[in-house]
Amino acid sequence: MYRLDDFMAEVERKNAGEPEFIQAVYEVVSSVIDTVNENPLYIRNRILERIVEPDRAISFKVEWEDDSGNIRVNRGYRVQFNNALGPYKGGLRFHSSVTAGTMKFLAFEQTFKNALTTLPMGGGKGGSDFSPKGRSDAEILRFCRSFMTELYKYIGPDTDVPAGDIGVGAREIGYLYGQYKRIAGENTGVLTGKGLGWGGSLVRPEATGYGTMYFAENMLHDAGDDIAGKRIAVSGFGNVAWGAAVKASQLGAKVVTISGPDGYVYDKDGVSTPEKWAYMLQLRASNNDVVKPYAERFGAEFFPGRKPWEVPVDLAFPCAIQNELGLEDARMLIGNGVKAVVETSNMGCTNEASEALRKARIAFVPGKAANAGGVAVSGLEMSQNAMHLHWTAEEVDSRLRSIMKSIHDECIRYGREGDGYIDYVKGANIAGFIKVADAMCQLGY
Ligand code: 2IT
Repeated sequence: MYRLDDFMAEVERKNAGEPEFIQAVYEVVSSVIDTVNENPLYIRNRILERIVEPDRAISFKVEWEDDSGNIRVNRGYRVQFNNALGPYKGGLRFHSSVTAGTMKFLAFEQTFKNALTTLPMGGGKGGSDFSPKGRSDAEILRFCRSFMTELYKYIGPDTDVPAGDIGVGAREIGYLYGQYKRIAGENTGVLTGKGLGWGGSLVRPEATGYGTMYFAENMLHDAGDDIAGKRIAVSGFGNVAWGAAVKASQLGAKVVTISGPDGYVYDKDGVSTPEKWAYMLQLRASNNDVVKPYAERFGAEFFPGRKPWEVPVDLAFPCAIQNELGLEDARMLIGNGVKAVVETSNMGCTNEASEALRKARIAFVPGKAANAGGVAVSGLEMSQNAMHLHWTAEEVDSRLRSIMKSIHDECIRYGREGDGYIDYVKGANIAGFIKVADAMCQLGY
């Protein structure tokens, strides 16, 4: 019999100085501990101890030259967490906040997320504390080349398939893939999120944002409601926020906020025209990491240094970074009558925020369920690469839609409570955990 406190004490001891990893483990283990205690096979196979230990965590030196001729050093990482279900799969994050613990928590989360997609992918994550902010294109190219010169040793189309994340978009994937091909001399599509002309998949750039809206659509239908007509707060302004704004509009809802490190924009008319969407992409590509110019350009309001969670909305979608929505924010949203919080960034809410929302019986969807559309379409990109063909946008989009529906179904299966409330955290964690745990039992140790 496992006791949550005892188990967590050991996890804390072993992973001292990695609070995000401990937070992520706590969330999963508190959801699945009863399931484990009821299953002698899981106990005998020591699944709980084994599932919180990464297969390996690699770190390496990345040396590059800036435009002024200074040599710079960053640290690169790849955490290969669990490959019970398939090749390690997960993004690369280039952001100043990246540490070994960040990488480990993201790779851990990715393992269960990837299990939920129904596609054969294990969990991994990588990146660097390199910040693209203010960097020229040439500097980014030199950094990516140096980063891949080390990373290529550890990846491969059937072993570990990285993709983008914060700070890594189509441009960076291009530079990284270019260097991989130069070294390895092959075209097997070892990265996903590639350009359309060289092995990429239609709908991959949109997939995370579209997927989270499809998930919300399923959730609202289950509650006898509809996404059409809803007012939505989104944080962030990158690729994920962009896809979310586009799909929300297509489904008849209105995104009224986006945000950056400088504050948030309130656009009462909605981020709902092709011109505004194109401008978001332009803002992101500028590497300045600010959203104020959007407000100036479109005559929207800008609130410096504030978070968008103070705006009264029906639905909130954190789309920026971990722990961006805390207890006070959750209380504000609850007070303003929010119907659901759909975590679209990885672990975007603190455990205190998520617990407060669930206690208030407000639907709270964890990132590993809501944002799985991104990695799901990466999985579809792998399939297309393996078959040496391209699917149409309709084909990819319809698969994405059905994957998001199946994730929602799984959340209901394991998360529906006696009073009808769906605990999406519990549902997603149990569903993902069982898939990985069963495979680990069957594969031996
Ligand atoms: O967090 C994520 O799921 C991603 N950054 C996407 C990973 C992927 O392999 O497409």
